[in-house]
Amino acid sequence: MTRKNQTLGEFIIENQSSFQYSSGELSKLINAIRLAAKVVNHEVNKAGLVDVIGAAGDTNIQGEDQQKLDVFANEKFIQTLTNREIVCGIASEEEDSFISINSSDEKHQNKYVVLIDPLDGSSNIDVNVSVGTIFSIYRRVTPVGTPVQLEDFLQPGNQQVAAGYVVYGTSTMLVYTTGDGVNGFTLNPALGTFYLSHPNMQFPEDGKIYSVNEGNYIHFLQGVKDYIKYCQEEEGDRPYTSRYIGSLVSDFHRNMIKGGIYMYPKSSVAQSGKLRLLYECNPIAFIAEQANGLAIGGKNRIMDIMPTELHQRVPFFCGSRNMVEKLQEFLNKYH
Ligand code: P6P
Repeated sequence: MTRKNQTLGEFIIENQSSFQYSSGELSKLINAIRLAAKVVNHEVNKAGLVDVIGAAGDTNIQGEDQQKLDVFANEKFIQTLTNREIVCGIASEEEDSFISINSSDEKHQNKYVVLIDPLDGSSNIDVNVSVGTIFSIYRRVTPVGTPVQLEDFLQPGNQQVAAGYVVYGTSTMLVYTTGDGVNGFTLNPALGTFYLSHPNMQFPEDGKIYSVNEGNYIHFLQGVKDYIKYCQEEEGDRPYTSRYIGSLVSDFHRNMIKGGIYMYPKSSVAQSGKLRLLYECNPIAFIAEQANGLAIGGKNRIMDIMPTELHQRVPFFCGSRNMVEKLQEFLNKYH
């Protein structure tokens, strides 16, 4: 149920009963993410002013230079979720392994695990381009009250109970789904309150924007190359427009509003693609499908992939239904 100028807090409470596991825990979990997002937003917005930009001097499991804001965002989300004892486990792009959180209340054991990319697109921080946080929430599969196991995190995306992202752009938005549509909330920085600004977000069936790093073109599979050429041909509603920010959350968010397709294919230089299945592709795919879009890894639906590793990468194609289906026609020609 949505109404004009509803705050995120009001929305969570008023829609809690529609959530099949309405124990209130998920509401507290979304509220914790809301709080952490506001803290991270404050730091992101002043990145140019104080010493939080630039490399932190470490590298993460991906071998990527950790930006200070990466480290800050990772610490804030983990700290907020841990202190409020809402989840029993957390996995993060910035952490080699998952974190087990034991409840201090014997009588109340938590049942949700969160997987998070605390600051995606962080290489854009120093050049003042928007970045984002992506999160994915599951119910644990091992017995409640025991320490979480890796299998609690290696669940297919079709088991997610909630997923969302925060985009720190010209305005800061939190967009999420619990399986009952997608809603976007914009932060009023003066009040520190998120307001419902984009109720029931839906991908346009068709679109005219394609987002891919064309610098990798020569390394792509033939089907992807042919689709990109199709986008560029002078025919019908084409050529399409190429828009690529290099920040998944920003490219996805724009395409969901305007209509478009985002592609990060595998290639001869990225044999499995670049994006991580568990805390980038699955949450974005959940939102895409809830918004009448599609998300595939090639032949297969992203959310049907059975994960084997916490940080595994997959090829990723996601966006307006008609555009993804047209891409599939080209992929099926060859593979
Ligand atoms: P490339 C950011 O590092 C990221 O994970 C996504 O946010 C983004 O879409 C992609 O990688 C950009 O990768 O190789 O095109 O720079």
